[in-house]
Amino acid sequence: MEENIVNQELLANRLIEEEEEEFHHLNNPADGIKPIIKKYLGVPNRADQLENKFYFTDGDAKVEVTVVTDEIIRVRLAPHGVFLEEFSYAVPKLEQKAIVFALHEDESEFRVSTNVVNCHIRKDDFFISFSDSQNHITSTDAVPMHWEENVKFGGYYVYCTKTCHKEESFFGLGDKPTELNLRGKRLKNWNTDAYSFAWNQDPLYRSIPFYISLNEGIAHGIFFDNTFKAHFDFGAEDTTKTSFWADGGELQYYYIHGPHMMDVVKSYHLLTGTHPMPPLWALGYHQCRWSYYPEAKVRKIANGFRENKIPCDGIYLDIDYMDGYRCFTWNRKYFPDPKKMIKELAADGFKTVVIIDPGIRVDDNYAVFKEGKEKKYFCRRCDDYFMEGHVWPGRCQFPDYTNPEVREWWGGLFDELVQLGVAGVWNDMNEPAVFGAGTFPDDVRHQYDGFRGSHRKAHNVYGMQMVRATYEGLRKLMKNKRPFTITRAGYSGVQRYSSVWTGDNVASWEHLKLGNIQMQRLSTSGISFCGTDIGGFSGEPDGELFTRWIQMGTFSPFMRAHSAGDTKEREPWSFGAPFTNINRKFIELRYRMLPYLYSTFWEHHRYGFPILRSVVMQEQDEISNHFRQDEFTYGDKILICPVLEPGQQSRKVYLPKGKWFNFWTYEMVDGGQEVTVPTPLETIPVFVKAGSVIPEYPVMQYVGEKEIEEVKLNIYYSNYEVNSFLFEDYGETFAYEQDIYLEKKFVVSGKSTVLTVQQTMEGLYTPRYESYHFNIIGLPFAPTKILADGKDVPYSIDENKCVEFKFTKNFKQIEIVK
Ligand code: MIG
Repeated sequence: MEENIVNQELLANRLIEEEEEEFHHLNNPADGIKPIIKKYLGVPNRADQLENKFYFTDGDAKVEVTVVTDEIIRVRLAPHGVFLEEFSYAVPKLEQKAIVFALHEDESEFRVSTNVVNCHIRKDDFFISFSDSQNHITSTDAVPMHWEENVKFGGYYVYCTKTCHKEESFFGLGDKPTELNLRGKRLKNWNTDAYSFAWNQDPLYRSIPFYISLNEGIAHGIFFDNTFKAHFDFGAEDTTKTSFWADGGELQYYYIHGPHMMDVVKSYHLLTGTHPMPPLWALGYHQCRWSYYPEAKVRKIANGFRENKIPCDGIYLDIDYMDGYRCFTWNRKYFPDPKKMIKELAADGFKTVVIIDPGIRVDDNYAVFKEGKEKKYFCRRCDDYFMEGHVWPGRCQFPDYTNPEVREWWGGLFDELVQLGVAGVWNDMNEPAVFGAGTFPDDVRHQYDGFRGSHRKAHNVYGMQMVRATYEGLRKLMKNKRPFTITRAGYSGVQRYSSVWTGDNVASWEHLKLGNIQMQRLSTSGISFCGTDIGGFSGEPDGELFTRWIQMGTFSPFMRAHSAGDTKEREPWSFGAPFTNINRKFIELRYRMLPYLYSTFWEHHRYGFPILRSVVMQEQDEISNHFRQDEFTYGDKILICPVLEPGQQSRKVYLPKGKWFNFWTYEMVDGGQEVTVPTPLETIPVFVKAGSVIPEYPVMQYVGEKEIEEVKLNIYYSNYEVNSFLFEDYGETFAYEQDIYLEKKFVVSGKSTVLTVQQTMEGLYTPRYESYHFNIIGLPFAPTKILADGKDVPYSIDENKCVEFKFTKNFKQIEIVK
C-alpha cells in the first residue's frame, strides 16, 4: 500500500516533468532528440495477487492482470513498474463482477482463471494468451508486449502483437469506411473532420478502439482503452500477426470472451454503457439542411410536410441561425422571435434541434467569450497562451471540455435555448476541427478530469466530452424530459450521451453502400443510435438514389435527411412523381414500426443488444457470412437488404436459417439460402422471422399527433416457439429509471391444428389504449374458431388470407383453431 502511494507521487512528478520537457522541446526544436529504443518484456519471475488483480514482473517492467467478469480480463503494462491511476472516459466505473477466480503456477506458466476464461502468462518469454474452459486457445501474443521511449514528449509508444490465424475475421472499430470484415486492413484512430470522405479513407470522425475477432467459430473482443492516436493491423503487414499500438499512454486492453459475437458486444456494453432511452419522437423522421433560414423558410418546409402528408418530427437549424456564428446567440434578422417560431412549430408537431460548435468567437462584447475568458475555461498551449484557431465565427478559442467545471458551465449555457423550447442539440466540429490546421496543435494542455495531459491524450475524447457536457446540461435544464443530442466526433462510451451521424458523406451509390456498412459497424461497436445523411451531404442525388436512401434510412436507428447548402432542395417531395409517394410510404412505415423500434431500443439500453446486427452476428459459424455486408437485421426479427445499385430490378438476399416471411407478399421462405427478390423502386427486400409479433402504430404525422387507440399486433405463424417483446412507457420522461414501464412478452407457437399466442407482462406502466388489433399472417389452415382467454371472438379473413380480430390488451392466451 505504502509503496503504491510513493509510486503515485513519483509518477505525478514524472508527469509534470514530461510537460516541462515538452515545453522545452517545443521552444527549442533543434534540441536533443535522442534515439528511440524499443524494449520488450523479459521473463516473468514473480507473481503477486491483490484481490482481483495479479502482478507479474520481469524485475523492471510490470504486467497487471485484472479479473473483471467471468468473461472479461484486463491487461496493463507498466514499462517501469508504475501503473497510472485508474481513470477512463470510456469505462466510468470498473465494477468487479467475477466471484470465483484463481492463480495457478506450473513449470511453464502462470495462469489466472475464471469459470469461463484462462489468461496464461508464459514463463519462457512473457507471452500472454487466453483460452476458454475447454482449453481452446483463442488469442495469443506473437511477440512480448513492447514499447519505445519517446524522449521528445517523455512517454512511450506502446505495442501489442498477437497471432493472426488463417481464417480469422475481424469486425468493429466504429465507422471505418471499408469492408465490414477488417481482415487485411491497417487502420488508425485520430478524430478527423473528413468532408466528402472516400471509400477506405482513414481516419474519420470517431475513435472506437474495440474490435471483435472470429476464428474457428469462436469470437472474442479486444478493447484497447487508450485515447492517444492508435493503430490496428489485422494481418496487413504480416498475414500471421494482428497488432494494436498507440503513440502514448498506457498499454491497456480488455480481453472479452464470446463465444458468440453477441456475447462480446453485450460485454463491451457492460464496460462502456448503452444509450439512454431517447424521446420517442427522436425515432421518427428528421429533416435537416445547411441551412433552413430565415424563419419563413423553416415554416415553409414544415408546412410542406403537413401538406404532403409526409410524417416528420425533427426540424434542424444549422449554423445560420446564430449571430455571426456565435454559439448561444440568434440572428435576429432571420429569426426575430425564436420563441414564437419554436412554439408554433411545436404546435404543429415539430421539435426544433439547433447546432452548436465548440469554437467560441474571440470578442470581448460577447458574453460567452467574456465569461469563458475570465474563468480561464479555454484551452491553452504549453507556453500558457490561449489556443486559437479559425472556424466559422472567425478567430476562436475552445472550451476545455475535459475539465468538469467547464462542462458544468457549458451545460448551463443551454438554459436560454431550453427556455425557448429547443428539444435537441446537434454537436458539430468537435473532432475538434480547425480551418487550415485541421485540429489543435499537440501541445495544447487539457485538464482531463485532474489527470492533466496534452492534446495528444485528449484529442480523441474532446468531442465526446463536449457532447457529454451538452447532454448533462440539457438533462438538468429539461427536468424530467429526455433531451435529444447528436454528435459527429466520439470515443468509446459516447453512446451514454448521444446519437451519432457519420458526417459529410456524398450523394453517390458508393456512399449508400458505405453508409450501410458504417451503420452495421457502429452498431457492432457500441453505437447503436446512428444514421447517415440521407441523400448524401455533398453532391446531387437523383430521385432514385434519394428514394433508395430513404428506404435504407427507414431501417436506420436514426433517420435524418441532410444536405449541404450549395445543393438543390432536398425534401422527400423534391423529386416529384413517382418518388414522393414512395418516400411517403417508407416514412409512414417508419412510424408504423415505431413500437418495434422503441422496444428494440429498450433491448439495447437495458440489455446491451445492438439495434442493427450483421448477418455474421446471426450465424458466425458460416464462413461465407464473414464476408456478407449488405443484409442486416433490424432488431432480431426483421431482415433488411437495401438496394444499393441504380436500376436494380431484383437482387439476391441471404436469409439465415429458419423460416421467414416476405414482409410485402406474406410469402413464406426457407432460410439458410440465398433467394432472388424483385426490387422495383417501390420496395426493398424486407423479411420477418416466422413466429414474430411485430407491434404497429397507426400512421401519424408526428409522435403525439393522436392518442393511440389501438395497437396492431402482426403475428407471423411458426411451427416452433418464438418469443417477442413489446416495451411501453411515457416515451419522454425518465420514469423508466424508476421502473415505470411495461415489458410485455409474447410467445407464439403453432401446431398443424392450432396457433397459440401467450402474453405475460411485467412493470408499473399502464398504456392508455384498451385493445389490440390482431393480424395473423401465414396461417397454414383456415380457422374455425378463435378462443381468447377461453371466449369465442368474431374474426374476419382478408384478401391476403390474414385473420383479423380485436381483443383486450390484457389477454393471456389466444388460440386460433383449425
Ligand atoms: O464546416 O454546420 O458535418 O452536417 O451542415 C462545415 C455546417 C460545418 C459540418 C457538418 C454538416 C453541417 C456543416 N458543418
